[in-house]
Amino acid sequence: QRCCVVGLGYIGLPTAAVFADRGWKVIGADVDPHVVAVVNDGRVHIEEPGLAELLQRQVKRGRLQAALAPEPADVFIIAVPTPIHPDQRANLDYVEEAVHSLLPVLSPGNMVIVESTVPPRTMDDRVAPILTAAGWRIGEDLYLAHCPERVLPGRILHELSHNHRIVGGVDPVSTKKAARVYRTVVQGEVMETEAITAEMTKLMENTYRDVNIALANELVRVSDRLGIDAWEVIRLANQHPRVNLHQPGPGVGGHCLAVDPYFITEKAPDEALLIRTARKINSSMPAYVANWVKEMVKGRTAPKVALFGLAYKGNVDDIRESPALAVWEELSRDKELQVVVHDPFVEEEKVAIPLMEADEAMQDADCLVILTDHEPFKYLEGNRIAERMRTPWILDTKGILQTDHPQLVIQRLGTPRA
Ligand code: SAJ
Repeated sequence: QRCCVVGLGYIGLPTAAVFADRGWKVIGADVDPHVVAVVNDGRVHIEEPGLAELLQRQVKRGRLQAALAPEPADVFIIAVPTPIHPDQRANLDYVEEAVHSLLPVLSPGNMVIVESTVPPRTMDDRVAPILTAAGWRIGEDLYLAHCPERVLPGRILHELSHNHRIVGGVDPVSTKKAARVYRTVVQGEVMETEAITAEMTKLMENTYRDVNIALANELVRVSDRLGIDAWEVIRLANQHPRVNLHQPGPGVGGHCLAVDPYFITEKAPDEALLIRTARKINSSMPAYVANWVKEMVKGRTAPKVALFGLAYKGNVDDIRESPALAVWEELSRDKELQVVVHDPFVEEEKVAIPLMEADEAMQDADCLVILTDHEPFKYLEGNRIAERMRTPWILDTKGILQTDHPQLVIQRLGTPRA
């Protein structure tokens, strides 16, 4: 069986490698000549544990090949990005271009699967019409389904084969056929439903987390007003067998949680009230953190603020939608402040923000702000900090610092202010 994966990014490339590993003959199509050349050379252009080895094996065995355009196959999997327009509506250009790019190579009996995250009704209202306009009868001579990806960066290869998958066809025959495809590669359960349900399910998974984090962040503000320790409240409340409050922080980043809820609010603006409010709460957190920092250094002459963490979450180098970046922007606007940044995971060339080593960043600082839960930050030594900072004030927005060095004034978001 031949499979053509369109889009060789974070999802498409590992998917292509896994399909090849399970015996499929795979063509990976990407519009970027650099990506095509790198893959055909048996190398990878993205960092993901285990991917380089797996891909190299499959290319060597001749099971996986890349090309600039789709080639004939039995199954087509579209895994292109769905970014968001500045007005917070989904940008479906890449998805639609990918579908158009299939038209010259489709043949009767083919299966087309969209894995990209899309707003509800996209399969029925935007994707299917392109194919029917080209003369295909979906469910009769061509099959079409949505199968959202749900993998966590860093664990993609494992999750691709072990997670449960949702498969939603635009008609029942398409559902059955798409489910059969995934059962050849997935060890988890393959759950069958309709396209629109699959679309909404994927969005609700990430929206659930976004809303839950917003609740934790609201608790931070309530606690700030009332003099309560929000972290302790969450820890104790989560002892309850049916409660799972998430962790507060400087906001919500990444290309999933901070984006997907808008795909719902766009389609049902008058109904999706809680979802919209949650987005507002989470997006307002960087400014809240920045204000707190400004209060902490008020009265200091030429205050220096050291931001620890730029990535959107711990132990990754990804800064997309990062709340830490928003905090940096907010503080940098204040010309009174000297703002420096340290992030051991992020490469300076990729972010266009000067980065510093930890010691240099802390040196003579008046406030150290932890913005990302990178593993090494947890174990920052109290002595090392106290010796270097001018004013040893720390704002820990992720509640991870373990030191209780007596000279340090450690403030956690959502704990009574010192
Ligand atoms: N965050 C908090 N508090 C928490 C948990 C997370 O503030 O308690 C913040 C993080 O710091 C980060 C953001 O939320 O800024 C998102 O982090 P995340 O680890 O929750 O999610 P992502 O974006 O890395 O990956 C998610 C995953 N979805 C779920 O866990 C439901 C992943 O499985 C999805 O495949 C991925 O989105 C996606 O592609 O949609």
